[in-house]
Amino acid sequence: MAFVQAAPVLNNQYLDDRVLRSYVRRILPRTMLGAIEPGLIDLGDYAATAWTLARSRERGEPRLVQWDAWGGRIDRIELTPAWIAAQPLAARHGLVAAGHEPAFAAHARVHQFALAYLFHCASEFYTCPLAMSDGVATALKASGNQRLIERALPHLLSRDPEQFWIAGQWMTENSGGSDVAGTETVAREEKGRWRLYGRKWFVSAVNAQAALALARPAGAAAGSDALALFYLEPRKPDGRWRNIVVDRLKDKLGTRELPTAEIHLNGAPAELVGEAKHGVRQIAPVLNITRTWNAVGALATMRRCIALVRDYANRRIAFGRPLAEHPLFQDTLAGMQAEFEAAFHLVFFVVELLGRVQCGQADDAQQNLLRLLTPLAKLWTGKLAVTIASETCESIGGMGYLEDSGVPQLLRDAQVWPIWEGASNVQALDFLRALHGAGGLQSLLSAQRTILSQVQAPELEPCVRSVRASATIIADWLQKASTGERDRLEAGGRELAFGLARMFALALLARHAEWALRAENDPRPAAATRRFADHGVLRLKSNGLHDAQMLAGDNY
Ligand code: MFK
Repeated sequence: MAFVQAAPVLNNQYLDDRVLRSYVRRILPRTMLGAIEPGLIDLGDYAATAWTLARSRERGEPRLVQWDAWGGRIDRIELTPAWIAAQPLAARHGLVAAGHEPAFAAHARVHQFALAYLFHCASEFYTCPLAMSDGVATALKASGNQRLIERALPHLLSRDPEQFWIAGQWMTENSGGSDVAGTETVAREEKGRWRLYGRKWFVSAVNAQAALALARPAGAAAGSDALALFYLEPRKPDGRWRNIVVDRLKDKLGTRELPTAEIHLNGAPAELVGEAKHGVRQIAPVLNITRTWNAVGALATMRRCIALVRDYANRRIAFGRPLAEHPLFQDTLAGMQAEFEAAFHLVFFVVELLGRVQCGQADDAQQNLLRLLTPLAKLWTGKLAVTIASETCESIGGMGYLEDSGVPQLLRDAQVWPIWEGASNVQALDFLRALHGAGGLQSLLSAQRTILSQVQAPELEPCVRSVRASATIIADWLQKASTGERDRLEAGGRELAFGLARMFALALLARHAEWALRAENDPRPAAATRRFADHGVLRLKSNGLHDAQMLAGDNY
């Protein structure tokens, strides 16, 4: 019998996750952990089973059926089996609700995002509409629009599958994804009700029962500040669209199970969320929540990749022993693990802050910190997930390049993380916007000092020194860049953002490592801290703008 390679296998994705389990043991009260752990184990099991099932069947994709047999326009979206299963599952586990319920107060967000992290890779990107639903619920609460709060929140935050709705976010148009100032959708007030006319170019989860859309009230000025935010329920209770046609589903590189559509609004009825202007400011809470989901999804991708590589390395024999015993392979995997572990602690720190801010338990400095760290976490983890997914394909070799191994899909799907909800440069610019609003780095550096003061283990001392040295270099660079022309600061914005994300993550990882050494007698987080510090934190450029301008315009 010829040799057949055993495929990688996943066990319960909660029970097998040292990083998540150690983190929740540190952060959550014991009684809360006892109460939520059965749900985490359940989803961990679902994630492992879904992986096995997905490999054993043809990959499904949603389908748009535009016409019925009699020539009627129906625009019916046929979903994949996993999407149909996801709806009741997401409701029952409270994947949106858990983040808003008062039972666990400021820890509610940690609970919710631990669930989302476990669910993501088994969800076929059903986490995309969950993210948007969470964002829409948050934005409606912030709007204070009581009618819409009473109308939509009981559905968006329901744990009852019969009542649960998902919501979409309709911003992007052909004229701009990052820059919404050119929005062409017009809102007209007709017989006392607003109607929207225009085309939305990227409508993910087009089957959502509710949506928030940006549109320009007829006669309003040009530019983004004149845009208004509207709430819609795109379909009637019998499923027919309310003056909307679905032109086509997008043919995407990845996230192919997620129905992302182009649509035309032909007088779709809508309701103003707030004032008939400042719509971008009103939709900003959606962006910050979905960017957090983006970072958690990117983490979930990394974790899935590493779990597959680790299992495969024990099964694959090369040169007389398992891959897992080859020093160079161990080094490769250790590098991935260290980066993931640092990213994990940054993202879940953002999640903790979100919970505190939402409960009114955060002071001004913590609110500033959340505003600063959200784009940093999104930016860094989006890019890192692609790097780790690429390394995963390579680690699994030829089979990792074959579609039916399931591994290439991880890489194609990962590529959405740096794009969805604002590309990396948009995050860097948003960070600079937030930095300006927060009056500088003070809240971040001061929080970092507090975190570092909790690290005393001698083996972590060089890592602490590395954080401190990075902080000095960044503060100097920022001071010089801020006093010069604005373009210099902007040109360095991406590396500044990466550097700050990595520096802060190193401090957080060191703090967790200190705790794990003492409370769990586990030296692995300390090893991850040292390894991550070895990878380096900063790549700031001294001649950034001048060299960039010369190289970017490199024409003969
Ligand atoms: C998962 C599967 C996905 C499937 C495929 C997807 C492919 C891609 C599909 C997409 O299209 S995803 C893209 C979604 N779009 C975005 O994420 C938008 C990206 N662009 C931005 O985020 C820009 O920064 C932004 C549109 C917000 C810029 O708008 P403006 O109007 O030029 O910015 P401006 O004037 O600086 O800000 C307006 C107000 O909003 C200001 O407040 P004030 O009016 O009080 O001064 C800002 O402070 C506020 N603001 C902006 N961003 C904020 C914010 N406030 C809080 N948090 C933020 N993040």
